[in-house]
Amino acid sequence: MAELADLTRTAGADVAGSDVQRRAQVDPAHFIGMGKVDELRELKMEGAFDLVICNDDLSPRQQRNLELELKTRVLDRTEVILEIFAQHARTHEGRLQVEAARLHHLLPRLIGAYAYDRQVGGRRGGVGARGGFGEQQIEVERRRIRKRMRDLEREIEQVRSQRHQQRTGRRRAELATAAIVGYTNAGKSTLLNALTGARVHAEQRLFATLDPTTRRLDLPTGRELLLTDTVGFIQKLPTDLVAAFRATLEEVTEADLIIQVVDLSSASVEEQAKTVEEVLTDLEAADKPRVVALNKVDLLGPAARRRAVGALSARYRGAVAISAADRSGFHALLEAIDKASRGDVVSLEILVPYGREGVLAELRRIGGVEQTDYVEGGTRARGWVPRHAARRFEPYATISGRA
Ligand SMILES: Nc1nc2c(ncn2[C@@H]2O[C@H](COP(=O)(O)OP(=O)(O)OP(=O)(O)O)[C@@H](O)[C@H]2O)c(=O)[nH]1
Ligand SMILES: [Mg+2]
Repeated sequence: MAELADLTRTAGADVAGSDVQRRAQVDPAHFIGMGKVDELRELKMEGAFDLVICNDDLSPRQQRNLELELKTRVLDRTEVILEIFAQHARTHEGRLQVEAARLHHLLPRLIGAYAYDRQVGGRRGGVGARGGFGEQQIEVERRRIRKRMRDLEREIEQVRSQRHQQRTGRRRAELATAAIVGYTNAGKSTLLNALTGARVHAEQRLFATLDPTTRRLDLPTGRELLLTDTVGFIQKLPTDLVAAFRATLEEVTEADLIIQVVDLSSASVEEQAKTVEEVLTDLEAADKPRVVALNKVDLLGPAARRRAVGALSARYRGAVAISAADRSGFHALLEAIDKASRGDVVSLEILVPYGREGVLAELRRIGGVEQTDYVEGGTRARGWVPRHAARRFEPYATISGRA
């Protein structure tokens, strides 16, 4: 409920009050029990609120019935998240994805008392004359929405293939890629900024970032890596949104390495870790090499810090405690990223003639150089490269290198 209050404020509404009802089963017609509905109706008549938000998803029928009973708009959690996404989408790609998700959610709800308002809400400021639309008009509206959804689908498909081409381009550059993932507000963008000098907007708000940003990360060894920051995860992430954001989330699916940022200062750190695990599993990215960064340690006193780090280290072996804000723990973090992002590598020994130092620089950039000797005829170097890039060093390979 605290998170729902955060979401509500982020979406631009004030929280007038909150209430929880425990029931063995949800009421199929109203979601909450009739007694609770009566209570709310009275509060509504006293002018205590003009919007109801439910923390669980409502069926179109429950939503409509509640709106009719309470004579006010009723939103569910998914709709609040959709609203935030709509407000925060900046790029063309982001806007397309959000619109697709919204329409997908709206279509079955077009029968709802306030559904028509919802659809034209943007144009009329959200509160308009209610109801009064005949079946025929609704059918016209439905057809219009379906057509728009098909157009969006096509455009999103284009975005996807563009992203795919970009990724292929990056792969040609032979650089390994890492995706920064984590619960919303964990500090992902702050970490990307601190590691790469990027300037992604970071804020004490949920879903500050919707659009992925990729920057080059220079590891201390001289190796380069591509780092992508992307949309945060949340409990009960609406499936409409996950589907619509497929183009964006493929950055995670296709990364070589996952860097998971955990907000150690959050009261619900365990739940958040569990959610992230579920989403990664959905994206088929749970088994990828992973580095876990326990972030915001600067906010904890020594004892709380030890306790929190201890508890999470049990779940995530090798997790690194950091602060993206004051850059503590970065040395260990970069080392862990370096190790975990190597992937399938082969070691090699090459002899690079003097004057061709570019070859060594290349080896350092995409792999690693462990030892160099200056011998007659050039520089002899021992090191490693990703298996798929080994061929380009073959012309310099020395036979004696394998021993
Ligand atoms: N004290 C402290 N605050 C941090 C740290 N890292 C991030 N923050 C703050 O946490 C808030 C959220 O940070 P973001 O980087 O926007 O988080 P995010 O994970 O990108 O969030 P979304 O994009 O909204 O999902 C901001 O106010 C940051 O300044 C940290 O190590 N210590
Ligand atoms: Mg962010």
